[in-house]
Amino acid sequence: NEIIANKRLEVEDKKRLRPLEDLQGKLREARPVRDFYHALNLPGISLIAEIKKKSPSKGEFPVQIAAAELAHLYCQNGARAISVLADEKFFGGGAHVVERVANDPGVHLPVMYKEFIIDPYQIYEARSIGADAVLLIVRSIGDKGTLAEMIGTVHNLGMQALVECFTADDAAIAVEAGARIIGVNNRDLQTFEVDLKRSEEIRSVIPEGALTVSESGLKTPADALEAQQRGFDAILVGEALLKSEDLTKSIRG
Ligand code: IGP
Repeated sequence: NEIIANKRLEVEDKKRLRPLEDLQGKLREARPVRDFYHALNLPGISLIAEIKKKSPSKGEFPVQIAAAELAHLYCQNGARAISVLADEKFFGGGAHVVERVANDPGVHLPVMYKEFIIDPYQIYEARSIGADAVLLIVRSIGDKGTLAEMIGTVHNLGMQALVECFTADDAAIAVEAGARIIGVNNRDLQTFEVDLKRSEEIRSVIPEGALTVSESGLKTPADALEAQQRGFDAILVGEALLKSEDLTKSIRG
């Protein structure tokens, strides 16, 4: 798929500019890890609020303020973690955006580096810039062994992985590969169609003990409540927040 092919080229470029050893040397200076798992494991359903400028399915979002300011609003209004798109080409983010949010003195929540991760280099980059968690998409990584290695790398760095699934088979692979936090993406990345029932089907095959996140297409408090009733520990929401009137109002003052 196009995004993954593009990502491989991007990572090769990054490695050339800054070898893995350089990144690893910087790990000691990174700010201490915040507990993303704990943030999702609190009573009630946890909101992971997302920062992105645009998306392939929705185009540009109306909220065009600095990422750190948006993060402050999320912090002040009850989010329990923040997801920041590291992908530039399709989502208008970047590693520098993740870094700014993760190290902002007004942001106290755990920060997830949201990227199409296909190489351990990206995991080291995430920690070296201060991220507390990363997204790992089962479909993008491919096989169980590689996924297990990637999850191991994330945990060894003290971070957590949100392991994203589209089907019950993906969820089984995630569990066997050692995932502690499993996300169900309600949006089919090929057709962009959202089906909240997908969450329900897949949720039922995830064993107790893993935390679960319902991702994409959640629009209203009723959707959040429904996710909670289905047994999800957290929801990942971008678009509905980025388009909300409250947010637009509070930004305009
Ligand atoms: C957020 P939404 O519909 O609330 O903006 O969705 C998040 O789930 C979505 O951005 C997402 C995503 C992804 C984006 C989930 N998994 C993988 C890119 C890659």
